[in-house]
Amino acid sequence: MKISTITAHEILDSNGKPTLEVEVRLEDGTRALGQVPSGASTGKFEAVELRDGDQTRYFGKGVLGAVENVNVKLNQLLVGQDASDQTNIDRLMIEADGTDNKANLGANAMVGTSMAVCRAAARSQKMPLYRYFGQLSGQTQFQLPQPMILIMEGGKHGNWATDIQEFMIVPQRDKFSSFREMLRSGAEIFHTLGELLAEKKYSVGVGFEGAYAPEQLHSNQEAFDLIIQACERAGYKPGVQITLAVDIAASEFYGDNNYQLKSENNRVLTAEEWQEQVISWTNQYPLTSVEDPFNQDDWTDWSALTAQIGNKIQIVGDDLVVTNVKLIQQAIDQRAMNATLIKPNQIGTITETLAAIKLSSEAGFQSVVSHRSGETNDDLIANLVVGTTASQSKFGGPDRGERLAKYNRLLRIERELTNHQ
Ligand code: 2PG
Ligand code: MG
Repeated sequence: MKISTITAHEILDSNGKPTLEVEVRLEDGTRALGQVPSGASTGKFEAVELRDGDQTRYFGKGVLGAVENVNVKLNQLLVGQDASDQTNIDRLMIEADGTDNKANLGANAMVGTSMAVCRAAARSQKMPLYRYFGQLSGQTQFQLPQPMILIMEGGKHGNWATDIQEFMIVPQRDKFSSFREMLRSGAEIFHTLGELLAEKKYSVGVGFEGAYAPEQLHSNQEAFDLIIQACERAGYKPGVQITLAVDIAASEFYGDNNYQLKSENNRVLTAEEWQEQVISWTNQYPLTSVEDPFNQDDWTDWSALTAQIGNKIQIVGDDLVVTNVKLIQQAIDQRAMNATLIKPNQIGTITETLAAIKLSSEAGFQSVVSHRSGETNDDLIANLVVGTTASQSKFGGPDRGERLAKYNRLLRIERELTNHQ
């Protein structure tokens, strides 16, 4: 079905910052939206998010330029094109942009358009979006993801309550009968952790991604200990039903060749000492997944860690590879990780996102589909994880609406699949 118009508007994301909402209309009257997320702890090589820089509006963070690019350039480029040919739509945008990092049209303008086209095509074919992703990626089997559920946060997302940016619990698939039950364990452990924090008179406010970020914590270690306690008190066995995952987001506290732990009185560790620290956490706690353990430029450290513990633990590349097939290929060649974090807005189109998942799969890497710290209620990524070979999700804590939009979509998909498959 042909595209008749593409329009965009400036809306706000979950952090109250401007972002784009793109609307695509097709000739059969179908309308669909794509709302663009935005990261705070962004990787150096992510595709460029176009911001106006006009200090009189939103402290320079407006996106009217990107909106204009959609309304004029992308509209002209894509009107009359077949919305169901996602590869062609994305290729046309990539060619029109003409840069390696989408700095010209803006990755935010492009990904919003790519998302809206994709959703419109699915809707026009009366197909649920996850099934449409299955069609685009040659998948006919649909599986709910193993969720990494955020329960504590620090770093840039949580006022540096801890240096580790995200502490997540991972319900083990073989110990739960359904996704719904896995999600229940996450919500129960989250609320039990809240109770524990309140008892200690720690704050129970949440960070950007809907999890606790108590500034009273004394160390990263204390966060691990409280989480283990919360699992047990909620009636789950850590290491059996529940394992732990972290996103260290190490580039955010790396400087002068050192890792500087702000939440531990600025304790400074060399790369070797930091590696020992990470390994000792993996021995001390039932940690099964570690994302961004090192600075994004220190490939040899990544390879060394993967060689050392990659056979028993998932090492996830986010800032290291930014959903970019060239960097994922480099990580495959250098054995620098064994799992890929997938964020459509890091690369800028749906086609390239699917290519990143495909390449990871072919290399035997797991893919973890991820939200951004700045989100909207758009639930496209919930459909993406079900419709592709990606098997894990990272959608935040069970507390803020923009995170629940994704979890609740997964619950609906699960109901649909159990009734019809
Ligand atoms: C990350 C993401 C999502 P941000 O580092 O994995 O949690 O954070 O969107 O701020 O880059
Ligand atoms: Mg990350």
